[in-house]
Amino acid sequence: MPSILKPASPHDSLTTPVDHDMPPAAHNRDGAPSSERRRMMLKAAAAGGAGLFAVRTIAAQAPAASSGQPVSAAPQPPFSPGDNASTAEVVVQTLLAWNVDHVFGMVGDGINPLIEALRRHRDTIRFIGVRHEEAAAFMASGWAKATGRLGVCLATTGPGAVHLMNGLYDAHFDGAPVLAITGLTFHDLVGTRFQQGVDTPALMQDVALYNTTVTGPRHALVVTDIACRSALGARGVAHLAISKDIQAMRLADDKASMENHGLRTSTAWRQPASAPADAQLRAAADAINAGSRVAILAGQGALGASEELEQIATRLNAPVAKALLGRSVIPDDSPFSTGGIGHLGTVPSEEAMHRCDTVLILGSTMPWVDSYPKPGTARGVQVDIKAERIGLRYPVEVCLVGDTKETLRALLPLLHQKDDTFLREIQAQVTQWNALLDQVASSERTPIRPQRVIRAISDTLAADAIVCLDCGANTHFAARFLTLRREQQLVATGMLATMAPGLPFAIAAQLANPGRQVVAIVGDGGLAMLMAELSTAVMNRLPIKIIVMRNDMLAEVVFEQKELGNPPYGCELGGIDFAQVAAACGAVGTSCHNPQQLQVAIASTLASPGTVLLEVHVDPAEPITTPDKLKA
Ligand SMILES: Cc1ncc(C[n+]2csc(CCOP(=O)(O)OP(=O)(O)O)c2C)c(N)n1
Ligand SMILES: [Mg+2]
Repeated sequence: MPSILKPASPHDSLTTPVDHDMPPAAHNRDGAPSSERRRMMLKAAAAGGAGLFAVRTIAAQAPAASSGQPVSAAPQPPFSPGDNASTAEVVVQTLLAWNVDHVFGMVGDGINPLIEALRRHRDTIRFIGVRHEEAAAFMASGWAKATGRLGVCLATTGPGAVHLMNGLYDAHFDGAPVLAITGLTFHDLVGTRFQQGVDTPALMQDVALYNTTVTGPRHALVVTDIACRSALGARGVAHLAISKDIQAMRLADDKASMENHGLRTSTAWRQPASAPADAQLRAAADAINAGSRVAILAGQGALGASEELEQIATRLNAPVAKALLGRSVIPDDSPFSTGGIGHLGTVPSEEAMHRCDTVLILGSTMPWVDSYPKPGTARGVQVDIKAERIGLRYPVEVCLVGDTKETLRALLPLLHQKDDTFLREIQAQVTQWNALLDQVASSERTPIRPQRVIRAISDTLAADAIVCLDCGANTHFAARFLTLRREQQLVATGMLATMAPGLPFAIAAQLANPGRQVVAIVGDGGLAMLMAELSTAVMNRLPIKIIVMRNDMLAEVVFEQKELGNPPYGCELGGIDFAQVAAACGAVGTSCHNPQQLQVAIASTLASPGTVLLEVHVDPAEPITTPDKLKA
């Protein structure tokens, strides 16, 4: 008889289901959907169509911390498994306790007990089967980026786990909270060169901030909580490896060690929301108040602090340049916005940074050092939740380690109102820059200029659209020519800059936001890598729209090779007909060659129901440029 601590109150008690087709009632927690509601939602979602809208209420009704992860203050521990509960059952019930309602993955014999536990709870947690585990990891990362909530992916022993790696690095590099669960070979055959015996814990060592091998259900009761909390709290990847026989082990068969007296952990969760000490805030305010030309660089760490950032920008009359992942922190049409920054950015952002006398860096480690002020020309103040990121790109003098929202709230009353001389100078540059963009985007050249495509998409997007990007020349054009408006959102790969995430990000973003328009803008090289996920979108009846920038080329690399003085080599694609690929996957696929027909093609793509792909034949010779080299 295992000694498990009893639950704090009877209503959150759970027993292991004996009937394999009847999932138990999930616990009800503050603001989280009840088991009944969750079940109805997922049933409706599985049916597709209007039912999908019901799922949205999960996110909408849960009181979200700035991170998006629902706050949980349930009596702890939240459930009490019976003797018959397996490790897999414990893991899935713990995921439910952490409000996880989607798991992305691929089945395999190394995770059959986990898959069976997910099947039994299919009314409250949805398993999204993918065609490649890399896509599952991108989906988990994209889920986390789009919602701030924990993304979860699952892969089998050996090759399945290996396939996850690129997506997990995307999450790791961009601070997206993701839990990866992988199968391991039989616990007593680890290290015996048994089939698929990849040492997954070692494989994950660099990418995961929490990484452990689960020894049984008793251990799972503790470490699954720790893994979820680690991913959310430290913003990164947690990994649990579980041998396939261990997944099936029952609590009654898992003898506690002599020091485990029924240890349980907690699922209580609230995003840490700290502000720096008064003296540091005062030092920051002194530096900022002494400046006459203050510029702000905002990154994804400022995404939860839009209101405070706008108040600070208003007080300081400061232009705001935005790193790619922080692009929606204030709208592109805000009077303070100078658009993107860095290689994918704008001239006014460069000007703001190079002409300011004080720079305020908020939640950003934007990598292009030449887009910061020259060291010594501007005093620097930086806000970041992670202490080790302070001073990473610019030698700031005041470090504010804390939550951006809380820090800006505390800082605002200390700041003096500045006049708008500097802002107006930069705004004049924005006007000029926008005129140049208009000229480029209005070109009626054939082949179609890629910038024209992005402009047409941007002009047609729904007011609250979510746009998902790949990596390539197409990303340069998208980053520069999209005008993101209030309520619109961008999901992209930042520090990893990997090809292929656009489609999986869109699938995850649509699952998380069933009522919103979700548009992926992808390269033909990127889509070729994971295009089978079109079938995943169709199977799950996701009305995502995919615009493929078809140039039959790995174009970005062509320009990079030429810049080195090398002739382009290895960059040609065979010329895939993506409209046919889409049709073969059950989606609608169309193509467009003619600049005059572009607007109509995009409008009808975005207005059509279901999964729709539009392949636009764009000019492979359109160069990617730094902001100063852009030509009409
Ligand atoms: C996984 C991966 N492989 C290779 C690269 C190097 N790379 C960067 S952009 C690019 C070309 C992308 O081609 P495509 O998707 O067709 O976009 P385009 O540049 O043509 O718009 C390559 C090969 C990368 N970033 N990620
Ligand atoms: Mg291409």
